[in-house]
Amino acid sequence: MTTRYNVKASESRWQQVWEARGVFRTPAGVPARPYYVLEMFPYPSGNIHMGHVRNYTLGDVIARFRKAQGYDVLHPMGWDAFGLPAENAALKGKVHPKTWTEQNIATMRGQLKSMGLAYDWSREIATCRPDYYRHEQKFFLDFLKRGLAYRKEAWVNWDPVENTVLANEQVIDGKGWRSGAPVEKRKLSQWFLRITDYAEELLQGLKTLDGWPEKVRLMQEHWLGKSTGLELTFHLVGQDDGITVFTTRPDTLFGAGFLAISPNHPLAESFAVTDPALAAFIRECNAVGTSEAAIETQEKKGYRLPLSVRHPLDSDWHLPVYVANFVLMDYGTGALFGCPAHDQRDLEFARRYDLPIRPVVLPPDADPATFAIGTDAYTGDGVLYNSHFLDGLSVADAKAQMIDVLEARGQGKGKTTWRLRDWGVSRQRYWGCPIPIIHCPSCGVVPVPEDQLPVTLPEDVTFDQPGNPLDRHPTWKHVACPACGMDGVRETDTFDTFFESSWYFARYVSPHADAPFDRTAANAWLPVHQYIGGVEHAVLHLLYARFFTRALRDCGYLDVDEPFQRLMTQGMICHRTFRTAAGAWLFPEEVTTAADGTAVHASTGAAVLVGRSEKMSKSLRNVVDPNHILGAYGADTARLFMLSDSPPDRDMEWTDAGVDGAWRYVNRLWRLVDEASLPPVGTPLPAEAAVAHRDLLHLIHTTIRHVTDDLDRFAMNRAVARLRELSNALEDCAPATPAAATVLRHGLEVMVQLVAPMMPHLAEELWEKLGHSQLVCETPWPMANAAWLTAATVTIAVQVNGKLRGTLEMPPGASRAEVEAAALALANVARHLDGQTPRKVIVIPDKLVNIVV
Ligand code: ANZ
Ligand code: ZN
Repeated sequence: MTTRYNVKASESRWQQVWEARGVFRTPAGVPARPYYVLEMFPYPSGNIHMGHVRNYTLGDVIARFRKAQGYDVLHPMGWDAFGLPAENAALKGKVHPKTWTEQNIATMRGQLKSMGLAYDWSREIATCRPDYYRHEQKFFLDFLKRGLAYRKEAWVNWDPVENTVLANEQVIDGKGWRSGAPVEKRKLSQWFLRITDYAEELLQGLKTLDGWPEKVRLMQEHWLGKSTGLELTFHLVGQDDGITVFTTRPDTLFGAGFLAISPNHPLAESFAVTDPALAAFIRECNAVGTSEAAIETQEKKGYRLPLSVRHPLDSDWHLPVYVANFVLMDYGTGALFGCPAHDQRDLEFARRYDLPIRPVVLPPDADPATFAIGTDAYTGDGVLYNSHFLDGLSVADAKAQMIDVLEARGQGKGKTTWRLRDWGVSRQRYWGCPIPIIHCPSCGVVPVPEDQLPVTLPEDVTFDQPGNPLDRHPTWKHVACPACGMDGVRETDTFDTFFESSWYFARYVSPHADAPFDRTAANAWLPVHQYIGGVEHAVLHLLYARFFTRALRDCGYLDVDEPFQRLMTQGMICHRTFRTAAGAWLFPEEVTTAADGTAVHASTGAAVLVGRSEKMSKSLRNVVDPNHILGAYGADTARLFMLSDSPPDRDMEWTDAGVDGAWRYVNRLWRLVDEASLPPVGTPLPAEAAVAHRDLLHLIHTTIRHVTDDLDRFAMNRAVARLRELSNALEDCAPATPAAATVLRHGLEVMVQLVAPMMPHLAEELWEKLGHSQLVCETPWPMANAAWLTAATVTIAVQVNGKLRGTLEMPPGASRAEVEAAALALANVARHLDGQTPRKVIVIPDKLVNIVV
């Protein structure tokens, strides 16, 4: 009678055993050999998706592998639980954001548990709970004391119909997501964190992160955007005042064509008071979104001011001054000099307003007599000309020279600027951590005293109108000023949710501590040894966390600089797309294969258009629900397919065939162990086995070595391929002697241990079948035996006068004389020697013999 692997029963049984025995609890106390594995925690949106399955499977393999290797492993899970979707759900479905979030957490926790992930669930955190967010209110007060938090006016998106502030995600094509009204910009007082104070340190720190993908480091470097240049002042013709500009191309100063200032520059605003046309132009500029992309792509436009400035190095040379829509107020000085020949934006602007275009950098091989600018500005390297004392210099030398000259004349100053802006953390939303501030009519901004923390979110709020329910709550915001006792009002803004994800990895080290975290534990566990997540977080989350760690260090909380030592960014999961003839997207489960092999709509039988494989997304409907896969095949199959298909950092394609293949392999491994007749557990390998079964032992032990290396290097797909080689060999092994059966047992045991991090339920089942009473997840990782790492024989090439004439199979390390004799004895070699005596025999041990005649 054939039995079958009962996946469902097995997986839930082992999950219960692990939980009951607490095997994945982090060891208490200070770890001797700490290894902290962390996957980016999920937003509790409702259900896990395939991206989660891939991310958490990768982390789980590492956690189980390191545990088997004897590390003290910390592998926690939690919920990034504040955020806009909960509020949107409240607006639509009349469910409270807290209820919605907690329900989603419960559902998703169950789904993660069904994947058999080796988490220490006793450390679970949810950032929306006061026992978490109270600590960030304290951090904020610390930051205020150190001058790391400050308040200033900043622009927000304003929906004029709903009379509410919109998050960037709620602005779609420049319009409010619900009202459809064009969004306006408004200025509000908001809180900022001084991340720019750390710009240089964040840049230098990137050099130490050699366990991070190069592309992520480059993206952060670009985001920080250090540029060195010159700040210089142009004097107004006929006035004492001047306009100070920032440039990264001081070498092009003799190519200047105009000056441009930002629509929000004080000078522009002062002219607008008496010039309604200018005021209208400024309003038009402000109607464009705040994003860099919106500003970059708009048509370049300006408004001519009734002003001219003198060129700093030639007082007879006058330049016009414009207010221009592409000049940002919060970069450099909010003003620039335009050089149309060498900057594309400036060129477009000059063409539009008919301004002079004077090239000053000559491209290599160009003729100065004929070189002219067409539709493209020349931004490359070259030699300066039309530039007086700079003529003949390279761009780099000319920059340095111009800075020296202007500094000596007192007209300018070399300066470093950054693209990085301070981090605006105020959000006009309900479902976030309240900012612990009280506004008093007499004292102004007053921090909530520490002994009054936490400021908890009120739960009795209504979502029947747009806007922030905290603003219209009848009582919550009305409090006495802690300083003078007068009637004050609470800050109704909450923190950006990136605040929560900037330190959660530190909370996990002591999630129940009264303090934010236990300092000894933090110093012992941090930085996270291996962090895993999506590349979409390459900049914001990962940069904020790096900043936050340093800010906490400077506030005296811990002693590390970098939060994440190694980072793996996993690729995306793709799937083919399906459409009806009418163009409607179909879910994969709505499509079946007809008898002739073509794809048809399951319910109508109509032909279906099969499109390319693309990143799984709800809008294309090319998603596969993990619940369905977990329910039908079990966790190990899903995990195996995720790991085997492609390297973790690459995109992978989800296919039914791939899942089937993984499913069949799970069952094959089960049968392999189920059907083997083996000596009892613990039977030692007899000495004669080492000789008679050397090849198989060699394969078993090289597989240990290779899989260990592969897991170390995140090459899970290669590890799976090696295991398939081993299991093929074990399947072919029909033991005829007791010694052979012992070797087979040894091979199966090793195989089960190596498989365990990837398919943990199957591995426990097989380990038990093999007669073990200990859990495989608590069994030390197998060690490769050096004696068997060398092959039974090596293949030696035999050449005559450099030409291959045969090969020898010899034991490794055979002596020179033995190898030479064996080579000379080969018939084909004798034929080519044709009776001549060799002049010389060259032997490269274990590799090659060359006989020279
Ligand atoms: C003259 C010039 C000549 C420039 C040339 C560029 C090319 P990066 O390199 O990104 O730091 N700029 C200065 N302040 C600005 C502002 N507030 N808004 C928009 N643009 C501004 O950019 C620095 C360059 O951007 C500066 O160098 C300035 O234009 C412009 F052939 O000065 B340049
Ligand atoms: Zn007061």
